[in-house]
Amino acid sequence: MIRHIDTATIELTEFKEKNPKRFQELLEEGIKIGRGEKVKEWGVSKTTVEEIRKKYIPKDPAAAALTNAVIDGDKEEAAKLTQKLLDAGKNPTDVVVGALMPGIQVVCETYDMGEAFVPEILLANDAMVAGVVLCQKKLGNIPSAGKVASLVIEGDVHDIGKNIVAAILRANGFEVIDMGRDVLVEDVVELVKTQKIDLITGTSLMSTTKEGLKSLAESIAFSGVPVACGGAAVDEHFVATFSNAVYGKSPLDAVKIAKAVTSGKKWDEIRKMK
Ligand code: B12
Repeated sequence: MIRHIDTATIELTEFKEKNPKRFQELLEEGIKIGRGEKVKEWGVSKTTVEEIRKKYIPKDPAAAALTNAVIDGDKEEAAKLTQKLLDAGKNPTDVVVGALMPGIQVVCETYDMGEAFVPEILLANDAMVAGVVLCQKKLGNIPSAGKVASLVIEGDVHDIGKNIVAAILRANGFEVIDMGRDVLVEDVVELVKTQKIDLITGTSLMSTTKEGLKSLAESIAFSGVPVACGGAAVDEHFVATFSNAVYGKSPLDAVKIAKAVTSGKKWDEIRKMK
């Protein structure tokens, strides 16, 4: 689903180039709809809650039960089922990526359709966090692979994705300073001046806050600390417009970038990584 006008513009332009005939058809249908005329049934499609669940709920029944506990916002059940998977020898990162994350994804997409509400998102987030905490505990004290600071940029409170990124980085041995949400650029500048940080991860979910990531990258360029940028408001085209930053789509991209940075890979090569 397209949620941001600037990403939508890029996607539409690409779609027009790839499939000009279908683009023209859709354009004509849009004009007809605007005039109040009837269009063919196939021109209208609506994703259902069932389709969303089918897309994300894992096949494995034990993992699916945990995903459902997150969807239901049942914190106790999520903790119990996470522990059960860990006791059965499941890898903590796999539990986060394969069972906890899909749950929050279902609730967020259902919310987008108007079929779920804010309290449901918040309860699902709490249930997911209850599981994430146990996964982190399972990993125990492992030698630090590097130090990453994770934040949601100024003006933005959407921290669910950032929390997942931080959890996955920790699960992969990185020490993470969680700076929270609505974080001021000057606080990050202060941090890189006072501590040795290998990488910053910045998240933005709104078109009104994404420029903040650019300003963050530019403001800490003096320190040489790179910024990995993610979240639904940004894409690789936007992040390519600032120098010491690289775009990542998933939490595992954040791990890939952090590993590349700490292994001394050249920054230019990291920016070209797919
Ligand atoms: C949940 C939600 C909320 C919750 C946030 C709760 C919380 N603690 O986070 C609440 C209800 C509080 C909320 C409030 C608002 N929201 Co809201 N919200 C959403 C919603 C439904 C889901 C976002 C989400 O959590 N997605 C799930 C997570 C897991 O995904 P993610 O954050 O993208 O992260 C993933 C990846 O991007 C990646 N990732 C994330 N960060 C990083 C970083 C790096 C380095 C890497 C590599 C990867 C990476 O990993 C994650 C896991 O896969 C979206 C719509 C949507 N479906 O996206 C709207 C949405 C983001 N909200 C929106 C708006 C407008 C608002 C409000 C302004 C509404 C209002 N009028 O009050 C306020 C904002 C207040 C503020 N100042 O921030 C708009 C933004 C529109 C725009 N174009 O800017 C959206 C898109 C809804 C819409 N369709 O209009 N919201």
